[in-house]
Amino acid sequence: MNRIRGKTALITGATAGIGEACARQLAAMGAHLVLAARRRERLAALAAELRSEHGEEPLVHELDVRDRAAVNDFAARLDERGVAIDILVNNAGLSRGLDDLQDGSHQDWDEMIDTNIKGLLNVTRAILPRMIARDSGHVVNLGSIAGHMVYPKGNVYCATKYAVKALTQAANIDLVGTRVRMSSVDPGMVETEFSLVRFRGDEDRAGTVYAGVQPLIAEDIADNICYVLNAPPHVNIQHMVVMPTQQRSPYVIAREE
Ligand code: NDP
Ligand code: 8X3
Repeated sequence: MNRIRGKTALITGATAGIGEACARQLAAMGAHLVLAARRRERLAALAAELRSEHGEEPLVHELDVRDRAAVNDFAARLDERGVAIDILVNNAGLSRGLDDLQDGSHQDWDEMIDTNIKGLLNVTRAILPRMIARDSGHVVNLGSIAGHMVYPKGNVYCATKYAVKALTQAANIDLVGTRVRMSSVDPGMVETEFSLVRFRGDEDRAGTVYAGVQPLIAEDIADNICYVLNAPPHVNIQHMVVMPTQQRSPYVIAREE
């Protein structure tokens, strides 16, 4: 059964990886899309693809989730256009660097905290009250196994994903009595642009993360997100933890030589 068809989904970070795969999958399931990210050309290219593949005409919006005023303005513009968001996929996020805490970069810390925690809060604060007013909606946050177990040098990135887990649990308590659901999908290793961003374009270093392993791909996580979203209205999957078969924890990975 397809409970997603006809719904309107806002995806943040739709220009790459998991967000882009979600856009394709939700369009294939008949959702109407609102796509937000910073890279305008990629948004335009994805919109053109969705138009020709699925006949879907997504709204695209150049948005930095760290910019609270821009997020609020965006939400107000959706209201003006009569666009009500049924599904919010809080996907925009990143890691920067892999350093011992004592050597960490303040700039990297700010970027991760401002995007992964405060950016997610900015968008949630703008959209969630509108869902509550309609007593309907579903928010899916991208957590991580890094929000379940810290790993060496992961410190601040892990802390941001622990925060996503805490916020998902806290919001669910605050939402009790409403029909609005909140979930987190918490992946292990997914081969996207994530490691390339973490290591600032160093392809060799990014490649070592996935060496000898069949990692998850963005489409796997888009499948999981669609599963969570497609659950019947009385079912709220609060957390879904997903790893490659060759990875059983951040530390336990069966790499082939
Ligand atoms: P990618 O780097 O492939 O994609 C990240 C997306 O986030 C891009 O579309 C980027 O768009 C967007 N983004 C980053 N910063 C901002 C910002 N300030 N405002 C708006 N959009 C932003 O990574 P993934 O697809 O892998 O990551 C998606 C989410 O999944 C992240 O939250 C990540 O932490 C999480 N995750 C990833 C895992 C992995 O192994 N890949 C595992 C567990 C969780 P643009 O640059 O155009 O703004
Ligand atoms: C991304 C996966 O294991 O690199 O959240 O933290 S991991």
